[in-house]
Order: sequence, then structure tokens, then C-alpha cells
Amino acid sequence: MAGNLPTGSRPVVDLVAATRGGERRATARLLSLVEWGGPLADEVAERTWMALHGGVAGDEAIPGVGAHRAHVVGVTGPPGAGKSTLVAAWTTGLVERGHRPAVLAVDPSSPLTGGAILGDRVRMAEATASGVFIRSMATRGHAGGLALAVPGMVRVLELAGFDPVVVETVGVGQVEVDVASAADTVLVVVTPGMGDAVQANKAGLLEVADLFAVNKSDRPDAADVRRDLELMLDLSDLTGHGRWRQDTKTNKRSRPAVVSTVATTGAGVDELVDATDAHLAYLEAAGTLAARREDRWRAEVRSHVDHLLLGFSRGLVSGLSAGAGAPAAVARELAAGLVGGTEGDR
Ligand SMILES: Nc1nc2c(ncn2[C@@H]2O[C@H](COP(=O)(O)OP(=O)(O)O)[C@@H](O)[C@H]2O)c(=O)[nH]1
Ligand SMILES: [Mg+2]
Repeated sequence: MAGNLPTGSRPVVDLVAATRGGERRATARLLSLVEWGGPLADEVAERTWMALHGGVAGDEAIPGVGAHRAHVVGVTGPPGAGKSTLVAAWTTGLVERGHRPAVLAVDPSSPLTGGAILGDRVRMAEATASGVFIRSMATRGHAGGLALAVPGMVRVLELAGFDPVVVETVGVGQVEVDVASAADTVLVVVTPGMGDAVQANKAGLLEVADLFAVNKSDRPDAADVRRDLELMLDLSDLTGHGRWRQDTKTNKRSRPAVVSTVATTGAGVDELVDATDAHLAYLEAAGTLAARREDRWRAEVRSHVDHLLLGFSRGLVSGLSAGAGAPAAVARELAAGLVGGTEGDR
């Protein structure tokens, strides 16, 4: 599949250099390569990493771009909560203040039909016109799935100098939790009247949320959802779940921030931006930013290992027949062969 994907006449190494120089077409091309997966995606991943962090290729030492890293913000919540509207208002405002935000809109279900997507397109067109870099990805193409594609695409956007990089997902499933966990700051958007807070709780999103937007606060029952949310957050502290913050000086613990917004008018959006910045500042001050990024790095390596092992196991098993014996025993033997030890005995 990836073999059919044209890189134009430009080798990946040139695209990486052009992306670093801020060329949007090169950035878009690299994003496509990562999205499609395969050997070219691997090459992009390696060269992008090198360009960001430095390293040695052959006998050539390559300097990285330095300490700069984008603030990666994951945005999730039920479909229709107003995520896209909110992200458009927020990032448009950032451009006006001289920032260079990028949005990666992830749609794991990906049938490109229906009004929601159409509405998204319109809003995206508006945000794009105002200078926000927006990229939507459906996951049909990628062999390794979101877990491999999203971090790779975020890294391309970082290299291009975008900051923040906002990753918006569609719903409240496991995919959303995974994608959200790949961010420095996770924003969960809920709305009145849909049992959103309860739904988000069930999906495990309360545990990964660093801050909340109660959007559609122009609705009369907005106070209810805020109260539900705060109640659930208190419970999550009792059970030891959730991302409560600990002030290192006073030792006081505090709930994730809850901001009321009306995405369609922009009300509360400035406050949301402040809360997002405050969360990043908190992570830096508490020393948890580096740890979180290390966790992310490990999760990404794990995703790659999973993907490689899956390929190995498919290859190994395809040549077998039932004569080989009991499935569990055969599997143990194969696994032991793969890891070259006695892992299979455990
Ligand atoms: N009344 C009201 N409607 C909103 C608000 N934010 C978004 N909407 C509307 O809700 C619908 C869904 O918004 P969208 O951004 O597509 O939600 P998403 O699926 O979470 O991305 C759209 O018709 C928006 O115009 C809000 O704050 N108040
Ligand atoms: Mg949307």
C-alpha cells in the first residue's frame, strides 16, 4: 500500500528538511506517509525523530532542533458536544495572538458521510482560512492503527514548529482514551442534558482528564452537568482515580479545572486557554511533564512491538497445521522461539 504512495520526486530526507523550514506542503506529505504506514512511514518516523532530537546516521552526527517541544493537547468527549466548534474558536484565537496551532482531527470510525462531518468541514475551512493548520485523519489506511499513526503525526507537526498541537477525537470509546493518553494535557468536553458526564465517566475519560469544558453553557441545565461532574470528580479522588493535582508547596490537592464555555459565541474560550496553559505550567513545575512524556515514549515503543509481533505471529502460524498439536502448547513453543528464552513456561 505504502509502496503506491507517491512521495513526489522528493525523498523523505528532503521533505523532513522542508518541513523543518515551515513548508506546509512538505508537512502535509509527511503526514500522509505516516498515516498510511509501512516502510516509508518508518523512514519518516526515524528521520523526524532524528531531526527533533538529534542522533547519528551512519558516520554523520545530526543536531536536533533543541529543547522546543509543542504542548500536545488531546480533546475528547461525546459526539455533538461541540469539540470541533470549540477547537476552531480556540485555535483561531491563538492565531490572532501570534501562535501557530495545528489540529489533528482523528476519526476512528471514518465513514465520511453525514451532517456532523459536513459541519466539521465548514468549521475547518473557516479555521484554515484564518491560518490554523488542520489535518483530519481517518484510520482506514493505517496498518498499525491509531496507536502508531497519531504519535508519529504529532511529531511531524512538532517538527514543523506548530504549538500547540491539538488532537481531537470523535467519541468516548477506548480509542479516545488511548489517543487522549498520548497528550500532555487532556481536555474532556461535556454538555448539559445528555448524561455526558456519566457517559464520560463510564468510558474512563474522567480518569484521564486534566481539565473539563462544560460546553453549551447557554443551555438552562448547564449547572446540573457541572454539579454531576464535580461530584464524580470528588468520588474519583476517594477511589484514588483521576488526575487530581498536588501543590508541592502547600501539599493541597485540587480537582481538574472545570470551565464553562459556549463554543458558538466564544464565551469562556479565553478562560479555557488560560486553564490549558496553567496545566502545562503545573506539569512543568511539578516535574511530571518529563515523566509523562517518558510514559508516552514507552507506550509508543510498546505499540510498535505489538505491531511487529502481530506480523511475526501471522507469518509463523500461517504455515502450521493441526497436526502440530494443542494450540496452547504450539503457541508457547512459538513464543519461546521468538523471545529466545523460556518465557513461554511462565
Ligand atoms: N447551543 C450551543 N450549540 C453549540 C455549542 N457548541 C457547539 N454547538 C453546536 O453543536 C453541534 C455539534 O458541534 P460539533 O462541534 O460538531 O461537535 P463535536 O461532534 O463534538 O465536534 C453543532 O451544531 C454546533 O453548532 C454551544 O456552546 N452552544
Ligand atoms: Mg467534531
